[in-house]
Order: sequence, then structure tokens, then C-alpha cells
Amino acid sequence: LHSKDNGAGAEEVPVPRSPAAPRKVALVTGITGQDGSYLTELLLSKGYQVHGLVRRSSNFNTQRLDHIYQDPHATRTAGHYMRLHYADLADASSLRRALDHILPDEVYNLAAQSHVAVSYEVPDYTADVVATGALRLLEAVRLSSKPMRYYQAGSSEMFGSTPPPQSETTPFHPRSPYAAAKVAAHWYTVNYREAYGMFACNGVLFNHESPRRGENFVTRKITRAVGRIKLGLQKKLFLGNLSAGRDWGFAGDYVEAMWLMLQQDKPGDYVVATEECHTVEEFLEAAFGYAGLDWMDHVVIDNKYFRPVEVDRLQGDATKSRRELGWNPKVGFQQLVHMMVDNDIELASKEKVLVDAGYRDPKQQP
Ligand code: NDP
Ligand code: GDR
Repeated sequence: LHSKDNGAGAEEVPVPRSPAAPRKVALVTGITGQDGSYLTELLLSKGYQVHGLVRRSSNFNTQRLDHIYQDPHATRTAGHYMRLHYADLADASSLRRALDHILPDEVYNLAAQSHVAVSYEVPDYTADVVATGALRLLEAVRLSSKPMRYYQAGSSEMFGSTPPPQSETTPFHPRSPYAAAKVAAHWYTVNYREAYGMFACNGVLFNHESPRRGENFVTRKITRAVGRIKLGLQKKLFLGNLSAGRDWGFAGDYVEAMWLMLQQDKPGDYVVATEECHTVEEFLEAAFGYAGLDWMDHVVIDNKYFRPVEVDRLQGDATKSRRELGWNPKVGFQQLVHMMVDNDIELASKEKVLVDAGYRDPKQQP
């Protein structure tokens, strides 16, 4: 995928549509992110043709899709049914053009500046992409010549300081520019559903992680450090608040809930959660313990990782998703931690080969 370009570019190769068995067509924003890659795998496995919107970056940003992508000139296997197009949630015309060209049946809006702490550094940009970006996409869907089902990636961060358990009827009290922007996107989605009768759903997803999680979210930051410490590439791990509690599930399970929402007879809003809460400290214990290490020998508290205001405890009540979608998480907390640690020990062992051969400086931490 990286040899010539990143696969984006809608007009170069016509999209094949099999006359024998017409495929459902999905458009995914944020396809290069953690959830985008799992959702793409799920949709391809269900026979969809998947179109992803990719933003321009100076480095390739399609690593999470490399295993799926196939050169359309070379083969007609499942990967051939994934196509990438340049667009940006900050650019309404690019969204409109993509929708008009692709005419999807389902639109999944996963794109976001998704880091809570970073949203304090770039609040204006975060609002533009997360809130107004969703509005731009909803408007493009509304103006399209074809009815489309729309999924909005909402977040448990919207509950902020409202105490658990949090369900669809719990009031929002956002605690960051990111969370406030997600609340706006949530209500834009409700408004377009009520005003225009659009099939638009909000998934209010609690934290979900995986070996593909971005490396500056706390779970992956911990499991990357465990791998590197185990292999002798790193000694210390600098973290902020260890007492925050989160309801952590597996991303692969959560994308199934997204898809299920768009297969219902009526649109609605759904909380998706494991209903279990663990603190950052418990995650540390589980991850370091699994690797035979003691986190207290390695973790150093650094004030720079504390947020101006914290979300203390998130724990979802997913009764509605269980009842109406028939959705249940398959991967539990310990299994999730082990999956991530196993992956990151393997990754660190590959890094070590490069370090030992002098191709990489061990001080280069993720
Ligand atoms: P990631 O941060 O891994 O992925 C975000 C995606 O959005 C990336 O593909 C990124 O592109 C893309 N993106 C960022 N800015 C723009 C832009 N201006 N235009 C177009 N695309 C853009 O997030 P996740 O996969 O973890 O999350 C998916 C969605 O779900 C996000 O909206 C997130 O806020 C939300 N969410 C996530 C939860 C979680 O626990 N993971 C929980 C609840 C909600 P690039 O690769 O180039 O950076
Ligand atoms: P969160 O995830 O803010 O819940 O948002 P994150 O992993 O960033 O933080 C979880 C908790 O860990 C504490 N923490 C640290 N966090 C980070 N990133 N780095 C650290 O060094 C660190 N030390 C302690 C945080 O203070 C926090 O309490 C994620 C994102 O995916 C959002 O996009 C999504 O909407 C929510 O989950 C649900």
C-alpha cells in the first residue's frame, strides 16, 4: 500500500458492481483509525463494498488497513471491495463530492480528533471536526439524491461528571472541548432525525481498546511500555491520574453494535458498554502482572498528563443494546489486557531486532 500512494483517489479505477449479487455499499469516515479498521473488516465479511475517506497527511496514515488493502489493478479478492478517497470533515465540498460519487447505503461517521487531553490544546479545531464536521456530513446526506442510513460515533465522555451507571436517559455533563463537541454532534444527529425523518443513529460507546489502539491512549501506552520494559528497551513509564475509572471493552465487539444499529427497523440512540469499571491502576496491575512485572517498579507520575478537569468514573448501562440489538460484548477485561500485552511484547521483540542491529535508537519511545 505504501509503495506508490496510499490507495486514495476515487476517480482512477471504476468501482466494480457485480450484477449477480449487488453489494451493500458503506461509506466510513475515520477509516484509518482503530474503529475504522475493525468496522471495515466486519463490513467486508458481510459482503459490503466499503469506501473510506482518508485525510491528507505528510506521512502515510493507512497502516491499520494495509492488511486489507489490495491493489485493484491486480486482484478481485475481498480487499478489492475497499476503496479509499481523499476528503476531510473540515471540507464540506469534499464530503458532498464523495457521497455523490459513491452513493452509499450506510454512512458511518467515525472521524474525529479523538484525544480528550489534546482537545484542550486544539479546542477550536476539535469543535470544527467533531461537531461541525458531523453537521457537514449530515447535511450532505440530507441533500443526497438517495436515502442513506447514518451512524454517529458518540462517546461516554459526553456523560462527563454525571455519576454511573450511565444509560441513554442519563443527562450529559461534558468535561472537555472534545466531549462538548461530541454532545453537539449527538444533538445534530437527533435533530436531523426528527426534522427530516432521516435514519440517523447515535452510538454512545464507552472506551474500547485493542492492539490497534492509538499509542497515546492510556491502555495502549501501558501495554506498549510493558512490552518494551519486558524486552529491556525501556525502564520507566510516565503517567497522570491513576484513579480514574473506565468501562473498557474490545473495539472488535463494539463495531458490531454500530452495524446492528443501522440494521434495525427504526433509528435510535444506544449505549454500548461492558458494564464493568476498572481504574487505570487496575489496568496497570493486570498488564504488568500478566508479563511478570511489578508496575510500581516502573511507573512515574508526571503532572503533565493530568487534565484540567477529569472524568472520574464511567460505567455504562447497556440494557437497551442487549435487549433491542441482541448485542453482548464477547471479550472481557482480562482477555483484552492479555491480547494487548501479547501483541505489544511481540512488537517490542521486533523493535529489539532493529535496535540490536543498530537501525533504531532504543530511546525512541512510542
Ligand atoms: P482514532 O483516533 O483511532 O481515529 C480517528 C479517525 O478520524 C482517524 O481515521 C483519523 O485520521 C480521522 N480524522 C481525524 N481528523 C479528521 C478530519 N479532519 N477529517 C477526516 N478524518 C479525520 O479513533 P477511534 O477509532 O478510537 O474512534 C472512532 C470514533 O469513535 C471517533 O469519533 C471517536 O471520537 C469515537 N469514540 C471512540 C471511543 C474509543 O474508546 N475508541 C469511544 C467513544 C467514541 P488519521 O488516521 O489521519 O489521524
Ligand atoms: P479517554 O481515554 O480520555 O477516556 O478517552 P484515555 O485513554 O486518553 O484516558 C483514560 C484515563 O486515563 C488517564 N490517564 C492517562 N491518559 C492518557 N491518555 N495518557 C496518560 O499518560 C494518562 N495517565 C492517566 C486519563 O486522565 C483518563 O482518566 C477515550 C478516547 O478514545 C475518546 O475518543 C473516547 O470518546 C473515550 O475514550 C470514550
